[in-house]
Amino acid sequence: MPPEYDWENFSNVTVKRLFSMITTLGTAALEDEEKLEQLNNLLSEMEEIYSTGQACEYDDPKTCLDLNPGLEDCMADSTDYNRLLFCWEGWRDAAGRRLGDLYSQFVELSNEAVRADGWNDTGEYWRSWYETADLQQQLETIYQDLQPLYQNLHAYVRRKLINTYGAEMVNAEGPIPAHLLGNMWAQTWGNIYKLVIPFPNKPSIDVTDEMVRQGYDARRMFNLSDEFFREMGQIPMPGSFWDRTMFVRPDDREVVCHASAWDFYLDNDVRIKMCTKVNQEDLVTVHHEMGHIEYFLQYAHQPLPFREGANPGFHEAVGDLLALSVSTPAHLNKVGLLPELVDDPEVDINFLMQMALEKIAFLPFGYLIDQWRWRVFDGSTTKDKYNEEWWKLRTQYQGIVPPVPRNPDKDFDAGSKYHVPANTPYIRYFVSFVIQFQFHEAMCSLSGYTGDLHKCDASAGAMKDVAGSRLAEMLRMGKSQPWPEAFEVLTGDREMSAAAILQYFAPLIDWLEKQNENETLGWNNGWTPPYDCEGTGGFTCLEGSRCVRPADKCDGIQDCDDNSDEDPILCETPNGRSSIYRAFSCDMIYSGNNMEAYPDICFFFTSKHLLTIKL
Ligand code: KAW
Ligand code: ZN
Repeated sequence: MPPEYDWENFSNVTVKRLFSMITTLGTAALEDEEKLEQLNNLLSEMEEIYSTGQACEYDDPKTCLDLNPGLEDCMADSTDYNRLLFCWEGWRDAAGRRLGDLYSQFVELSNEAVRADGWNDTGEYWRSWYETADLQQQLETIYQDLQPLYQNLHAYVRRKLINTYGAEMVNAEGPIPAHLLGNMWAQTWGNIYKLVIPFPNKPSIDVTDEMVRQGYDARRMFNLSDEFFREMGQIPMPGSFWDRTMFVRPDDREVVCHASAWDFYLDNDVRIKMCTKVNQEDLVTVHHEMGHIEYFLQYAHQPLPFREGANPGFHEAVGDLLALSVSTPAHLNKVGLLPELVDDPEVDINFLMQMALEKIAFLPFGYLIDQWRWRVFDGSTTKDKYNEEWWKLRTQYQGIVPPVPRNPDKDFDAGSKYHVPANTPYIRYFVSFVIQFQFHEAMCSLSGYTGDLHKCDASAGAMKDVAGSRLAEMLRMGKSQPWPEAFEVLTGDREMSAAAILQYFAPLIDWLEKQNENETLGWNNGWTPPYDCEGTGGFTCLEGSRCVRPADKCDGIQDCDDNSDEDPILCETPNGRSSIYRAFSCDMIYSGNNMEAYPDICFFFTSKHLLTIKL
């Protein structure tokens, strides 16, 4: 069909961009309807598996933990090495393992779809949203600029973890076992603040206890955030937002607990879905999600294709930007969450450490997820190498190591991170964590603030209105112009740079370098932590050979040379060997209906067999 509009030759750049955007279909370009349906089914199946996965206790298979809150709380709060390992491995057995086959099918179909639209592969299509020819080089430069700071943080935290878990479990020159950093994916480390606090005798700047003491609930956290957006001259959340938002995990149905913000593109209908917990981490997440909503509201007057972030990193940065002001001790004190405010360089270091555990620890993680995915999409990482490549990147960038050996045929650890099965690009968060500091620096100086960047609360500046209106001006542009134009409106600059984040952390960088005088920065890639086979749910084959992990038992795949891991007797009548139960935990049931009909029987499908088990 001949195009009705010769838009490629239009002279008005904005209208030309508009047409170019309308004509890009993404995965909807898949012409074969059956395949498009298959693609969509794969996506919903993956999301379903992720959001219903549970890890069940070895010795009590009917007691199972959801990711949120059960397993996430376990990772955040426990300091028992083996308990942490149970939660870490259990989630990967429950979610990742069941996703590998689906994911590789998805990759094929997704690539086929975007090829119909003229892209070489899905990664190239995703990167095109940035309209930046040398995006990958720019990001690599920024990553390199930040790596020394990360290495210093890593070495300092590693030393503290040796104090907690011992030099046998944490090697002074090795990568850190991945389950000891307070988070299921070791992506942010704020939850181990108590283990690494630089000056334990100085006042705490963690406000979780104070929030609980004051009886905070989810709505109050959202209200606090809304008030801050108003204070900065932004658009308040509309009434319907308060009626239609899901603030906490409902107990009458299964929901996807990973936080998200929704624009229904109609009558100001905007909502958040979040299983909010009362703690400091979620207070920041509330601001993060509200930042998405604020952007929706600001660009609502734009034509539909422009109702998006200037680039995806902008969308992720808005709420975090405001949270940078909110998180300062001065502001927390102002809103009554921090009783005492002292001006003391040691308290400053405590504060900067807490921020670094959230913002600096995240950088290599934010960078590597799509390094992995881009290579999967462009075919350089094939299915049989999914997990090996994943751990190469995890060790190379983050300096972490799996606490138990991975099984390359079965484990799919990338799938245990929400954005992989949910097919949400991730490099946006790396971009966001960099540019939010550039935005913060700009807002602070526009507001009239002149002190140290990390102490700036933009809402306290005499000219906060100027800062607020400049922010709104940038947000109102949406995606109507290439992102450097929007970037320039707020910052006066047109490029991403690590300079602002380095400036923010400057005092901590000096301090860390002194602490690390006797440490070896970096990690040698060969070291792996020891583990107690039986004590961590594993078992040895009858022939007495190596340790096999609990999920390998009775899964229909031979892991022992003598096949004792699949011995029909051991498999069909669990006889008190607790490790058997894991593979048969009821979350593996193929059909929920069957489960209701036979409450004490689990069905378990493998690629080869249908197994049934009486509990
Ligand atoms: C993070 C970000 C800010 C502060 C602390 C943080 N810790 C970790 C992160 C990165 C990342 C993560 O948890 O791994 N954060 C999120 O995933 C927050 C959720 C989201 O707001 O980014 C959400 C993800 C999502 C995308 C698509 C479907 C479902 C969930 N994104 C959005 O809701 C969204 C809405 C509009 C435009 C763009 C994104
Ligand atoms: Zn987000």
